[in-house]
Order: sequence, then C-alpha cells, then structure tokens
Amino acid sequence: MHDVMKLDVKENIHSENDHIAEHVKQHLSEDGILVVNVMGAPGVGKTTTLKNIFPHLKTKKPYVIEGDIESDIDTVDLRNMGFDTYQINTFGACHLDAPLIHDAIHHMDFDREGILFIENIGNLVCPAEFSIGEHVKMLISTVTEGSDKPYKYPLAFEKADLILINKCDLLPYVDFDEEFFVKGVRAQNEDVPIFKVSGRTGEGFADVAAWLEARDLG
Ligand SMILES: Nc1nc2c(ncn2[C@@H]2O[C@H](COP(=O)(O)OP(=O)(O)O)[C@@H](O)[C@H]2O)c(=O)[nH]1
Ligand SMILES: [Mg+2]
Repeated sequence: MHDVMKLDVKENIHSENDHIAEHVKQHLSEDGILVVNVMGAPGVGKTTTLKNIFPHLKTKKPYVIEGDIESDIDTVDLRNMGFDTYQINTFGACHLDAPLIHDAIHHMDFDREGILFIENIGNLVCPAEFSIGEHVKMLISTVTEGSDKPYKYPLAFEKADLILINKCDLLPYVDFDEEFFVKGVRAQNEDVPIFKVSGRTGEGFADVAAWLEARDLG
C-alpha cells in the first residue's frame, strides 16, 4: 500500500515537470535558442567544456545557466570571461528541474540566436530523470572515472544525445578501456555520437561546437 502511494506521487511530479519543460523548450525555440543540458559527475569538466566550446561557436551566441547546490564560483568565472551567466543554487537538491529553469529564463535577456548551456548539478543519477526543456542532453564522462560507468549508470547514457569523453590528455596515465566503455554505451544507446576531448589541450571541441551549431530546434 505504502509503495503504491510512492509511485503515484513520483508520476505526478514527473508529468508536471514534463509539462513545464515542454513550455520552456517551445518558448526558447521561438527565440532561436537551442537548449543543452550539460550533465556529468562532479569534476568531470562541465565548466571547462563550456569554456572550450564557446570560442568555436561561429554563428550562435552562448548563454549559460549554472546549477550548483551552493556557491557561484563557476558563474563568477564565466561572467569574468564575458559570458551571460545566471546562477541557480538548489541548497541540497541533487538536480535541476523545469520550474527552476522556467523562472531563470525570465531573468535572462536572449538578445540574439544562440545556445543556452545549462550546467546541471554534478551527479550521474538524478539529472537524467528530469527534463528541463533541453533539445540536447550532453553527457560528459572522463577517462579518470573508469570505463565501467555506462554499465553502472545506464539511464544517463541511454538518454544522452551527445557524449564527451573528457580528460583524454590523461590517457597515458590511467587504465581507461575505451572499447569496454563504448560497448557499454552502445548497449544503452546505439547511435549517440561520442567525441573524445581534452579541456587541457582543447582537442575535439571544434567538432563538438560544429555538431551543436548544426543541430536544429525541432
Ligand atoms: N587534465 C585535465 N584536467 C581537466 C580537464 N577538464 C577539466 N579538468 C580539470 O578538472 C577539474 C574540474 O573541472 P570543472 O570544469 O570545474 O568540472 P565540473 O565540476 O564538472 O564543472 C578542474 O581542476 C579542471 O582544470 C581535462 O580535459 N584534462
Ligand atoms: Mg562546474
């Protein structure tokens, strides 16, 4: 009896969230804004990835929402580099949700066509369960996390539209098994593009930026 009640509540939370997410996506699509949900464990290089992608964007302006449990360290950093960045602090919650993004975009000025990068809370579990109005879920994994992550956190890999393997500059020093990793990804997600990148050397980000700019708002 208790378990049945729990399932009902969860379903209601998801349908309300999905409804608002759809509204956010439609609203931003009309403004010519592609929305990218940037997901990955703490420290995989989500903020570093944004900094590496931005210089390669040829036609689209980057906008950022930073999601953190606490602090505005990444936001201050990005603002100092000249990027329009809005901070959300969840003070405990392990993921962003659509109502938070709905509120945030009403505080932002989308003055021309662009890409809104939403850096989600560092976590490989909860963010995968909640749509936030994104066109693209970009999942960042790293060679330092180990090659078994697609097997252990399948939902994040199943839902990803784009996967980056970051910190490839460290490949000579770690025992990352790329073949095993890719096999695990393909078991969940047959077609998802996988890019090897390094936030240290800049390798691979031009291709990621080109992929995002080519993506339509459908
Ligand atoms: N060696 C190496 N370090 C990286 C790379 N990308 C990020 N880092 C470092 O990893 C740490 C976490 O990066 P950050 O972008 O803050 O991760 P986030 O928590 O996912 O936003 C920082 O010290 C970065 O300098 C990379 O490709 N190679
Ligand atoms: Mg960050």
